[in-house]
Amino acid sequence: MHPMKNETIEVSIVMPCLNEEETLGICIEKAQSTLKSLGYSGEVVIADNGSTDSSVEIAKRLGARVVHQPTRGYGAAYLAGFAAAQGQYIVMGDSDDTYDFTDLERFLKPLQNGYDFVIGNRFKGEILPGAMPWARRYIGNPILSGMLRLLFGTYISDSHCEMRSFTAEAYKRMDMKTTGMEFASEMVIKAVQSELKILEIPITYHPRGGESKLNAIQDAWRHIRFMLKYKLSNQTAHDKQSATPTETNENDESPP
Ligand SMILES: Nc1nc2c(ncn2[C@@H]2O[C@H](COP(=O)(O)OP(=O)(O)OP(=O)(O)O)[C@@H](O)[C@H]2O)c(=O)[nH]1
Ligand SMILES: [Mg+2]
Repeated sequence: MHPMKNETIEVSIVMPCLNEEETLGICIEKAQSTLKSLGYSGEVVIADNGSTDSSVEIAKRLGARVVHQPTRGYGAAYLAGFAAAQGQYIVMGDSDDTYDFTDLERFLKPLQNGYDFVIGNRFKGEILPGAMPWARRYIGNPILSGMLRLLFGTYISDSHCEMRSFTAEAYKRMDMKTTGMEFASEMVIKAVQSELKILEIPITYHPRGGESKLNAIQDAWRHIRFMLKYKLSNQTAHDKQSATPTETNENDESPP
């Protein structure tokens, strides 16, 4: 977390951005006005991934903090944004206006009441027409979520919902590393493995403005490759641990 944590900032709203000039301003304004009306002191942090449109200009004009991340990727953008975030509570979400940044209270109150991590659930809420392509809804999402459940026992039902909130402390515990879209899976696995107190809440998912940055096949593969590699390295670490001979006491006279 930020070395100079600012005690007066309660909430950091962090959004990754790659050429989202059509919607970024709307997202920032929604977040800022909602923080204000709810009475939270907060900041909006835009993790920019080298936008070549007017995104950065829009963010600065609206008074958001802009963090530049030269390394491309959804995860890379977030790693930079979270490292700069100063709030005690962090809310994350895309800057394409698919998630509703006026819906902040339901993501923040539980954190104040003892939860460590809150994640939206679009299937138990509402997916508006045109918001999620058919193949992603009925093939991509169920397969990737099923793999997460099978390999890691994650019980989160909409594990690719990218509107989430957590405490700064919980973020540290998750020790996030990946740079691409697989960041979303890594976070779900680590939230469960770190035994965070998790809450799922139904949310509405809106159709995106601007162009999608998702490359369905390549990004799905990144999720799968990450899950398999991570499972394998966990397994190897576990096997090594159980293969380590237990220390014996030379004075132990008990029979073998
Ligand atoms: N995919 C991707 N997204 C990035 C990158 N850098 C920043 N982003 C932002 O990360 C968010 C997620 O990307 P999206 O294109 O919305 O991906 P998605 O939500 O899975 O797909 P859509 O439903 O089509 O929006 C957006 O706010 C992007 O602007 C990057 O290198 N790759
Ligand atoms: Mg999106």
